[in-house]
Amino acid sequence: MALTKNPTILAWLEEQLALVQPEKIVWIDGSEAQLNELRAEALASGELQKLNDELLPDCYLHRTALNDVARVEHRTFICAPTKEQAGPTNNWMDPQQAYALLKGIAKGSYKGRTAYIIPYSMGPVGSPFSKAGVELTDSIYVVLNMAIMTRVGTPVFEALGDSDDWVRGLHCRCGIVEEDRYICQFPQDNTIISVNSGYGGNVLLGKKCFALRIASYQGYREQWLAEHMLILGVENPQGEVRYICAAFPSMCGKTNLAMLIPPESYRKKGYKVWCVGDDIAWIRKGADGRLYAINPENGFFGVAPGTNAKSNPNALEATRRGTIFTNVALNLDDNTAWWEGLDKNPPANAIDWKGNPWNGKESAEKGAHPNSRFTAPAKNCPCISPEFENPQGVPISAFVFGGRRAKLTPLVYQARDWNHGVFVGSAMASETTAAAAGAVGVVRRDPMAMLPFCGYNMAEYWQHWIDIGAALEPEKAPKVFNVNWFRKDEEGNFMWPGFGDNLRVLDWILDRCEGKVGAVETPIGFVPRAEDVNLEGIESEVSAESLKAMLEVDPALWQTEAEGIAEFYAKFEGKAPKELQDCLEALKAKLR
Ligand code: OXD
Ligand code: MN
Repeated sequence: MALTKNPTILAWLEEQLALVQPEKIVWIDGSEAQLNELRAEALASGELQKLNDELLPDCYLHRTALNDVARVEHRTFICAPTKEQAGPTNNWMDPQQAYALLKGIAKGSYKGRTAYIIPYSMGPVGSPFSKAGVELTDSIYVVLNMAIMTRVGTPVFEALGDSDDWVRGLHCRCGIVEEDRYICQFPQDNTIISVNSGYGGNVLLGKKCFALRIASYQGYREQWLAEHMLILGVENPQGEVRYICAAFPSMCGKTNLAMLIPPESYRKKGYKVWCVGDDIAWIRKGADGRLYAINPENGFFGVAPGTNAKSNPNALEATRRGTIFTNVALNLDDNTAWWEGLDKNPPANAIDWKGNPWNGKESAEKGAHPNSRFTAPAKNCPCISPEFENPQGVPISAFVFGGRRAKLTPLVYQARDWNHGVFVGSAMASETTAAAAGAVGVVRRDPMAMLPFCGYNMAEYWQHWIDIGAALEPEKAPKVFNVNWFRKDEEGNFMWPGFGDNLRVLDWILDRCEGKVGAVETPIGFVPRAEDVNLEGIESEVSAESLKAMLEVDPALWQTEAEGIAEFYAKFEGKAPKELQDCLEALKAKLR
C-alpha cells in the first residue's frame, strides 16, 4: 500500500513505474523489520555477504561489477535548459534530449525485478535545513546503503505532507553497461536519473547528486549554500566549542581532519574535536545573523584503503558494526574485511575485491580496490558531535579551503575579508597524486572542491557566495582561511606532520577568529608569526626554521599562480564576478 497520499509523488511514481515495468513494488518504511527482510534477501541472492558477527556485528560485504567502481565524471551531466547555465566546468546535455535518451534506456529495465520506493530526508527530519527525496531503485544494495547514509522511511512522508518540494530520483541498474552509463541532474526539475551503475557515488542519489549538484542550485535560488565540506567542532578546556567548515579536493585527508584526534599536549589540556560531518555541509543564515551548518547525511561513505588505527581510529571504530563494505578484500580465516593500509599483515587466505582467491602475503595485486568503501552509520563514530542531530545546525566561525601544493602555498593563511575569501576558494587547486591516473604534480583547479559537484555555472556560484557574504554583518561573517598540509622541502619530504597535529593550525585559525593573535600581512593574505604556531611536543620533528619556511610566500611562484588563476577565469568568458577579478588584480599588484 502507498505510504503517502502526496499527489505529486504518486503521479511521478505512476509515470516511472509504467516506464520501468517492475514485477513487484516495495515501499521502504524505514523499519528494522523490513530492512532485515531485505538483508536476508540480499544474502540469499549473493548481493551481500555476512561478515563475522562477533568481530563485525551486522556488517556486510558487497562487490560491484569490475567496470563499475567509482564516480564517472565524464558520464555525469547537468541537464539545464542551456549550456551556459551548466557552465564551462560541467558536461551539459539538453534536458529534452536527455529525458528521451534515458527513458529509452530505463524502459522495461525492472522487468522481473522489484521496484523499491525510498522516501529519504537529507538532514534531520523536520529541520528547517532539510529536504526530502524519493529514490526509485531496483537495487537492495542501494536501499540498505541509503538507510545508513540518510534518514529513510514513513516519517519523511509525514513531514513532507502534500508539498512539491522533494527531489525525484530514478535509478536503474540495467546491465551495468559502461557506454550507456549516465548520471544526469536536472536542477530546474529537482530530478536525477542514474542508469547502468551500481556503485555508491553514482547511485546513492541523496549524496553527490542531490546534496551537492541539485542542492547547490536550490541554495542559489533560496539563499543558502550546499558545500563539499566537512564540519568539525573544536572544544577548548573551558568547554566552549567552535565550528569550522572545510573544503578539500579528494585525496587531501578530509575524513581524517573531520575526526581528528588532538595531539597529546592538547588532550592533556582538555581539548576535544567533534565531528559533525565528513563530506557535505548545508549552510544558511540563522536568526542571530551568523551562518549555521548541518550535515545532511546520516553516515559516512568513506574510502577504506589507508584507514587504520593510527590514521583515523574514529573512522575505523565507526566501521566495526552496522557497516556495508564495498570492494574490500575478504579474509577467509576470520571472515572479516581487509584493505591496504588497514594493518601490515595482509591475509594469505583471502578473496580479493574482484572475487578471486588472493594471497596478500605473496600477491603483487591489491586485495581491495583503491576506491573501496565503507558505509558506516554516523552514530557509530566515537567523536560524533552531540550537535549532530541539532535541527538548527551549528554556528560557523571559519571556512577553511585547502589543497595539495608542494611549494607554493603556506601552511596556513587568512583571507583579508569575505570577498577575498571567496577568491581564495575560487582559486583552490591541488597537485595530482600517484593515486589518480595521469601525470603526477599537475595542478588541477577545483574551486571550493566543487568542480564535479556544482549543479550550475560556477561563475554564478561564486557570485552567490559573494551575495551570501554581503547579507552578513562583517563581524558575524565567518573568517576564511587556506591551509596546505602538503608542503615539501628540497628533498621532497613533507614538512608538516599532519593528522592530529593539524589541530595546531586550527587553533591559530580560531584564535584569529577571536582576534586573540596577530599576523603578518603578505600579498596573499595574513600568515602566522612563527612563534604563534604551537609546536609544544613536536619541536624535534618541526624545527623553528622549517616552520618559518612553511610560512613563506614566494612572490615569483605566486606570480605564476596568478597567471594560472587568470587562465582559469578566462574559461568563464567574462562571467567571473568583478569582485574576484578585482582580487586577482590586487594580488598581481601586491606581488609587483
Ligand atoms: C567522495 C568524493 O566520495 O568526494 O566523497 O569523491
Ligand atoms: Mn566528497
